Amino acid sequence: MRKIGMRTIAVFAMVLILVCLSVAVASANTPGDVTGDGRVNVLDLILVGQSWQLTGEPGWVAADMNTDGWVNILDLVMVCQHWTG
Ligand SMILES: [Ca+2]
Repeated sequence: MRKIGMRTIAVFAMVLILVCLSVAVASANTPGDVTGDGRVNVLDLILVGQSWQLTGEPGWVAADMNTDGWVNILDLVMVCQHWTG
């Protein structure tokens, strides 16, 4: 089994911090832009995946793009339809 090095952990931590900062300054004006960074890419897919099949009040999390209270395939489709890369 391969060990995870400190460099890998540091890179992962940096990506996580950038995602969190993006969420903090979310503009929410771009459809499919879960992170609020103005782009629709793999980071938005990750956030939808992290909330997959969770339910709550409509729009309770950014991943609930269509604000129906359920993070599901419809939210994933919204991300894919507005993909900017
Ligand atoms: Ca939804």
